[in-house]
Amino acid sequence: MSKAIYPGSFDPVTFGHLDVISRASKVVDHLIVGVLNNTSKSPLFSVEERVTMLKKAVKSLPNVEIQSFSGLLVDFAAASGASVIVRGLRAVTDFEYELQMSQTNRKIAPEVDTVFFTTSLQYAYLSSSTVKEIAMFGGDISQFVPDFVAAEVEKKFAEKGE
Ligand code: COD
Repeated sequence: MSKAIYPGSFDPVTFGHLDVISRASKVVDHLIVGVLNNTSKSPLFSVEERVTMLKKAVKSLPNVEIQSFSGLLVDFAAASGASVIVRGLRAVTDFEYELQMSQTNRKIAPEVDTVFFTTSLQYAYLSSSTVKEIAMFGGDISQFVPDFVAAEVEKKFAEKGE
């Protein structure tokens, strides 16, 4: 059974992430979306909130599972029995970071390899950071994230008084 992990911050999940999840779920038997529980990055959403939003967003994909993880990605992959890491590539600016990360991961865990999905053109510009910035200044993010995610992002900024 082919098992892969698509790791990320997903703060919050966007249509760009969901496009990669949907495409990757068609080429592996089981896809685990790994949500990093990063204490250093001070994300907008808690890991529990990010997991809940992802679960709702992928509920029509039966072979996709959402889990949070801490520590090294390759340790999470080994514990999950996954031998493939899935990552997305938008532009050349992603490439350097992604290449370095995949080579580091392969150095520390040679049995785990990384595969890349190039972005669908309509999402090439899309990132969680730009979504948050647009929302922070009161812009409409409904074309970038599912409606229920847009509502959560707007609520978060309203709570923060921004
Ligand atoms: N189209 C296509 N792909 C996209 C799009 C889009 N519009 N938007 C984002 N993506 C891709 C990104 O390129 C990335 O591949 C993935 O989706 C997730 O993106 P993010 O931004 O949510 O996640 P990141 O990049 O912050 O995730 C970083 C990790 C959590 C994977 C990394 O920090 C990690 O593995 N941390 C654990 C510690 C570890 O093992 N460190 C050593 C690694 S060298």
